Amino acid sequence: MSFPKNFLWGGATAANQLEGAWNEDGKGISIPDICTGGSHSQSKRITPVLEEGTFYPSHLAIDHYHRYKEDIALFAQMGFKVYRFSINWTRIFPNGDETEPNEKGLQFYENLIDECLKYNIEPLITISHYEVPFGLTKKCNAWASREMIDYYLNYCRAIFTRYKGKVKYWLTFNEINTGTEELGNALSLGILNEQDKATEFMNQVDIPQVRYQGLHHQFLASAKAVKLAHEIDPQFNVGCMLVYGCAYPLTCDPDDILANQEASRRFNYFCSDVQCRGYYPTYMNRFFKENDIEIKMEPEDETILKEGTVDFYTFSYYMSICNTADKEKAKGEGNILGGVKNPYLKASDWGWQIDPKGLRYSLNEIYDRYQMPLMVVENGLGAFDKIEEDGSINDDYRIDYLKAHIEQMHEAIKDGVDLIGYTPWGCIDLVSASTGEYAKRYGFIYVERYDDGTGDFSRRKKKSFDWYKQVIASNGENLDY
Ligand code: BGP
Repeated sequence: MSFPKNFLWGGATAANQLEGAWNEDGKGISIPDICTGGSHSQSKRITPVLEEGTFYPSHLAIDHYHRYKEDIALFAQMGFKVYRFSINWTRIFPNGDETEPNEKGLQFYENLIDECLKYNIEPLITISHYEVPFGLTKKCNAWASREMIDYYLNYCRAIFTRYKGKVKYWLTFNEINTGTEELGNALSLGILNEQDKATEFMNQVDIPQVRYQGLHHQFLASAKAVKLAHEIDPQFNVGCMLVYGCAYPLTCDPDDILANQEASRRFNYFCSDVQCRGYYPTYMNRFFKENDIEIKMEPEDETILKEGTVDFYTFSYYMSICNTADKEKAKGEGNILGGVKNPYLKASDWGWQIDPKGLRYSLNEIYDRYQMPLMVVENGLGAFDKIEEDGSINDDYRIDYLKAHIEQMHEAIKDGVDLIGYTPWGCIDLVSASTGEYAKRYGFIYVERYDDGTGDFSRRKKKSFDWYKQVIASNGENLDY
């Protein structure tokens, strides 16, 4: 039992993290454009008014907007079968609420899609990847408002009709379940509860009632988009996308088991239960009640959710965490997904705990639950890379990470999981979503661009480039290096 014959090997990126050209060809401002650079130890900031002299990494990013042909050619050299990228909403609707799309934006993505098709690379498009139009934040606090559903649908209609016949795979929202966490406010919901001053990304004003209502609006928008997509082109496959935080109880103490179940259901399963099954899971009722959250629903919402379940399930997988009922332990030890450190695992330089077997475990858990095709659309190691004197970049640590995860995907396939594709994150170096820095690199391709604003954007292959090429050529059989 090996990887299926048509397995979709490729890579993944997001518009705001690589395109740059933040104000070119009619593009409007999106939330990432008002986010400053940061680091592991220094939170990036969200500045509703752009500050002169401050560094905003999304403004130039890695200049993919002007270099996409060169980049796609490199992906083709590696043998990509699929390329996951996102459309920046503000290139199509600069403020978010216009009725007519911006032709230059539509044309840019058409060119990008055609460039992929030229090399037989299947485009896999994320419709909304952490880039809500800032105009909509100002207008209605973005997803906090039900109005957003219509703006989003308008945007979907424009891209579905334009790219019909060229694109088969769509994802409605990147990592939709980040909306269950404080961090998700500005990042994925475009919600800024205080718009009159700059705020730390890691310390946003959070109103759970507003945030969960925002998620409800995204569920409705996602369901309506699925329905619309199928009406426009029955060949369209529309998926959900979650960040899966593989979760273990810290000990076999029944209190830890229950704490883990509660945390994992809310973070890992709530959103996909709605998107894959078409209704709210009953376990959320207790959480809502105990946290004074009341989701305002209209009479038609139940039917909308039911009629808009997704065709496939996709997720990002980077790490695992532990959960405990011990409040003292739970404090202070957390990492990006929260949770407690696992004593059996090592972590990356950014504290993300590396756990390839957790990927096999997660794939099995998810497949048992939904019984639909799965795709790992993000996975990878953010690391410091160094150019040697001879110009090479020997990223053996990255190869080790990816190799171990591919081996575990293979095991999951043997376990019976219907896994259809794999797109490692940041196949070309780009700006980090959580920290806003360039130094956290994921790519097979190095980009000469640095956090002090220097670098000429030139690209060079890392050691992992040829290794991944061989992995794809052998359909996942030859992982040696
Ligand atoms: C996911 C996001 C990506 C991405 C990746 C790596 O959460 O979907 O946009 O950047 O994680 O995270 P980071 O960039 O913070 O290292």
